[in-house]
Amino acid sequence: MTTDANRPLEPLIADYLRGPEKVATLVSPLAEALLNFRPAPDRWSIHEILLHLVDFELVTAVRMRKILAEERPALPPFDQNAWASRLHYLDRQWRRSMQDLRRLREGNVEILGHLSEAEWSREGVHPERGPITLRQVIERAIEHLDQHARQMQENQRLFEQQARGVAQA
Ligand code: NI
Repeated sequence: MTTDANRPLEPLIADYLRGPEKVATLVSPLAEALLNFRPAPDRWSIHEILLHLVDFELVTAVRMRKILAEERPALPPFDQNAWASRLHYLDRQWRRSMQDLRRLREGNVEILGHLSEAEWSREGVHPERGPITLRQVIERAIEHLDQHARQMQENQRLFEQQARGVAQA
């Protein structure tokens, strides 16, 4: 993955902390019909993406702690499709997810704010990507949220396109 080891830590942490607000701004004004809309049977709705973001953040929180507390730990894998189908995403509350996402990042930042450069460079071993530093774990979390924010916007675009199509039919 791309990484910029020279990127100053303060803006990196600020970016990480800002993620949940980006998602909240996107999602809060949307109607339930759009939140539950799947562009295709095998694609996630915005509701499901939100739940996925929280679970990814939980995994990030655990990976971060293991990297700091253990010597080159094996990082827990994350089977996102199994989590999405077996953890009752559709029966759960997306509003709670937004709070969970924010709290998880705030809790992680409380730790990140105290770390030395050497601690940011500590490594764990990702099941697919191999060795990965704490900095890369956090950069990946930022990137991952941004990707899914774009996916949410794409869902919205497709939903509106479909609604217009129905109106014209
Ligand atoms: Ni994802």
